[in-house]
Amino acid sequence: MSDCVFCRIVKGEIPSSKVYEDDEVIAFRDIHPQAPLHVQIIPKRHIENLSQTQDDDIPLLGKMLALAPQIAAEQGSHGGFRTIINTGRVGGQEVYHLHIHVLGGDKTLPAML
Ligand code: DGP
Repeated sequence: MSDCVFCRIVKGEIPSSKVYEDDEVIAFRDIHPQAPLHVQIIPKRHIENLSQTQDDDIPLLGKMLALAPQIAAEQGSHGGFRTIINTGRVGGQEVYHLHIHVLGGDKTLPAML
């Protein structure tokens, strides 16, 4: 998807502050952080949102979720973190490329984004 902002981040066309990368997934700092730690975990392949995933995507989804505690710990977020997946208009999704928000830090976290 050439007009997808997260696909453009994957391709390196838009700069990002990456905290993790492998062959299927990248994670980078949110441009408008809502907490001291605010990272997006995304698949490199364009998937619109959680409603568009297939059974074949289950291992990828598992990997993305399992990365959340790893990244939170690596980025120094102790005592817990919050994961948020906004899906569709009613879910408040703004960027239509599947992403897991990981929010952490010592401040009180926002209830939703
Ligand atoms: P959502 O509302 O769940 O679709 O959240 C989209 C998030 O993506 C929002 O927190 C801001 C972030 N974001 C949007 N554009 C960019 C960008 O160009 N770079 C980075 N790092 N984050 C972005």
